[in-house]
Parts: sequence; structure tokens; C-alpha cells
Amino acid sequence: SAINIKEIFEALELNEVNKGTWTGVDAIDLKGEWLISHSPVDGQEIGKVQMTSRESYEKVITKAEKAFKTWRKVPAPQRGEVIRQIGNELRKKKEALGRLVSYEMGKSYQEGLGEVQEMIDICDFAVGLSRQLYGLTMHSERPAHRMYEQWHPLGLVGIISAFNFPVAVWAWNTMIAWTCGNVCVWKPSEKTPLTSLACQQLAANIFKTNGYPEGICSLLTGDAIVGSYLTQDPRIALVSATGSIGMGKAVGEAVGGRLGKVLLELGGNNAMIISDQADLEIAIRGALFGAVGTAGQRCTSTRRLIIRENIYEEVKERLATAYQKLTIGNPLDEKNHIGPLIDQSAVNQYLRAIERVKAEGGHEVVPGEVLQGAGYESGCYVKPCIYEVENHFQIVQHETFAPILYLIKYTELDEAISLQNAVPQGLSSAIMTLNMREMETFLSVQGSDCGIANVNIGTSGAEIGGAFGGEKETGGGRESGSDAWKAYMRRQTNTINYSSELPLAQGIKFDI
Ligand code: UN1
Repeated sequence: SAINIKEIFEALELNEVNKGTWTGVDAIDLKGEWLISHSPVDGQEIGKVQMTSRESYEKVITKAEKAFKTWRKVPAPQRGEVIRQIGNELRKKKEALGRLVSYEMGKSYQEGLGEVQEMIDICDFAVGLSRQLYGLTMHSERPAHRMYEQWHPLGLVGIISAFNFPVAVWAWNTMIAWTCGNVCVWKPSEKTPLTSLACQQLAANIFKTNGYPEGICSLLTGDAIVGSYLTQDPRIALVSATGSIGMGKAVGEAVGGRLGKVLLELGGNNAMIISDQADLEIAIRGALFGAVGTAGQRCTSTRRLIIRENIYEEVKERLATAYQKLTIGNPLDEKNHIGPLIDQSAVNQYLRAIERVKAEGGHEVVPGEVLQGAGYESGCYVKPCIYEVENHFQIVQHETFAPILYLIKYTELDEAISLQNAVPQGLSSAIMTLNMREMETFLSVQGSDCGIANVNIGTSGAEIGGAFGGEKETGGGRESGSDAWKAYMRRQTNTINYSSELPLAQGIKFDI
């Protein structure tokens, strides 16, 4: 579990990182303040990069605009060929990048590898998609006319991503956006700058090797101020943002104010309904990974368990027993299930949430605490905890990005579904049941109101092939698979007249 950061930097071509001037390839021009990356694993400084200044931003965007003029003319399947090469490079660097994700973000090495695998999977998806950017054809109401629609790229796509999936969410967006013919400008979380540099370096190298200009792939480093350059800039046709609801509202307002396009993938408050007709073995395991995996820092993490009253005590006890077996510590050590939270401010939010749940009358099942002593020097390790609550508690209505699980009791399925929907967010949901009527009701129009609704699997861990995103305050956007690509393109309807007449639609007569 000891980390050799020099070796990882070498494997990912990040040797120049700390020198102040970035000599790596492509459109990043760093002249601003230093951004220091500390690992939540051991509190050590991993490296530092400079933030993008306003002046550098202008240079990046000028290059991106120029690059778009080239990239949009490259046939889509040839764009897919570049993505195929990126996928192959990721296969080669999977271990090094997975390790850096784990060290910089704090998720387990297994989950770090899983995240890189998600990138590889979306590359494969994008390669296939590059031959399938289908539009429809329609029958015209006029004789000897033909109608069809086609999809064109938008231009410059801005991507704002969060610390918790520092590389996969970038890949969902960029691999699809590039395939569609856009150029991408990425503003990753200021909490994980090094993993983003590694991705930038890897992708930019491939574009360069293939003879494409700089600017198809650009990176901005910095905080919300740098993000606001993107949201306020009318040259950025689409801003795709993943993060908190507060951030999403700010982005939505700024981009909406200039009538730009947004794709928002914000917080969840995901529940799992556990019926008395569930396979309890699966239910407990699903709830456990959903609640404590990634230390509860997924937007899809399970926050609420809505449990049928006649099995409530049994589920509660089995969960409490399972929680005792969890090992918390260095996430690079494969014997540990749970690593640290991202930073001190996340720890404070965890502590405040526990205070609030107690103040509102929540009942402790498994207590929370900040861990101290050998191995926990960074101060970011916390114990996953469980509270019995009522769904309407203010703190339960709110997404806390930490491993705090709430238990809620129900009697009738309709009531369970109402409780599950009675939060402002609408990302992911699950029901554990072997009863066909219960499951179909949960998936029906009077069932879950979320963008993701699962049966007999947990709320997290979506595959890339489906459209990912949710309703209500989750923001309504869809990323990744299915036809999510359409958000990165503009639709053009074309009507062609091949007759020698000029009939008007709707039969309107206009003769002179
Ligand atoms: C996120 O937390 O922002 O479904 C993304 C999942 C992962 C992605 C989560 N594939 O849990």
C-alpha cells in the first residue's frame, strides 16, 4: 500500500508537474496561483500546478475555436478512431491512473481501477457511436419533397467535474462530445488536479500523434472562479456540470442568462426500499456497498433505507453487524473497505450532519466518529454510521456527502414509494423484492420519480451504457450511454424540394 508517487508520475508522464512551467503537451497555459494537491490518504503534498489565469483562459479558448474548425470536418468514424486509441492507452495506464485516483481522491484502489474501467468502456461505446449518430427521415406532406434531420456538433463544450469521480465523469462527457465533433474545455475539481493533468496528457498526446491541432482537448485548472469563465462565456455552447445542487443552480443561472445550453448532473438523495419479500442476503449487501462504498461520496450513494416494518428489526441488526466488520484505512491497502473523505471540510460536514440528525430526534444505531491515531494522520477518516429517522427531517432532505445512512419504516408499498419520492432530489433509487407486482409498481408511472430505478441491485454503480442522470434538483441532464449524445449536438431539420413547383406547407395559396 506504500505509494511510489515518482513511479506513478513517470508512468503517466507527469514529471514536469512541480516545475512551475508545464511543458506537457497541448492547450493549457498555466500562469496563475499555485494549486496544491494534498492526499486525503496520508495528508502529504502530492504535487502542485498553477491555476489558469484570465489571460491564459483567453489563449485556451482562441486555440479551441480554431481547432473546432478542423475537428468538425473530420468524418465521425475517423474521430472514433482517435477515441479507440485513447481507450487503448487507458488500458495500458489503468493501474497507474487507478492508483493516482485512489491516492489523490481517497477511494479504494479497486474503485480507482473501476473508474478507469468506466473510461475504457465509454471509449468503446463512443467508437461504436461514431458510426451511429443517426437522424430520422420523415415523409413530407408535399409531393416530390424530402425531409430529414441531421445532427451537427455544437462547437466548444465546457465540462465542470467533481472530485468524487475525477476521471470517469470527464470521460463520459468528452469521449461522447469529441465523437460528435466538438472540442472540449475541462475544468476539473480543484481538489483533484493531478488526475486531470494525467488525463489531459494522455488524450492530448494521442491527438498530437495523429496530427490533429492543439485545442481539441483543453484543461483549465482552478476553482469556481475559473469555472465561471466558462459559464459566462457565450463562446461555450454547452456547459456540462457535475457537482452539488448549489453549484448547479449557479451554473444554470449563468448559462441560462445567456441562453446557452446546460447539462446538469447534481446531487442525489437515493433510497432503497427493502420489502419483506426481498432476498435479504442481496438486500443487505446492496445496501452496504451503496451506503459506505467510496465513503458515501457518490452522487448515487444510498442515503436512505425504507424498510418494511415486519423485517425492520432484522435488517437493522444485520446491518449493524455488517458495519462492525468494515475496515477503514489506507485505500491503497486492499484489505480496507473504506478510505478517507476528501478533506477536512467534508469531515466537518459529516460532523455537522450527525449533530443535526440528533437535534431533530434521530436515533443512533451505529455511531459516527472521526478516527484518530496511526494511519489516520490526515484527519479525513470517519466511521460510517446509521441513524433511525423520519423522512421529513431537514437533514434527511439534504444530501450529505459522507457515509451516513438513514433508516425509515413503512407498512404499505404505496407509502414506501411516497417516502422515496418525498425529497427534492431525483437521481437514483432501488427496490429489493422478488414480488413481480411490487417491482413493476415501483417501475411504473406511479413508482419511482428518479432518473435511475433499479430492482435487486443497489442505487450506485450504474453501467456506462445507460443514460445517467436524474430529475428535480438533480438537474434533469443525461450523460454517458443510450442517446445522451444528442445533448452534445444541434439538430437540423432539412426539407428538400426536387419538383418544378413550389407548393406551400399547410396548403396555403400565395399566387401573384
Ligand atoms: C457520480 O457519483 O457523480 O453509478 C457518478 C455510479 C458510478 C458513477 C457515479 N458509475 O455510482
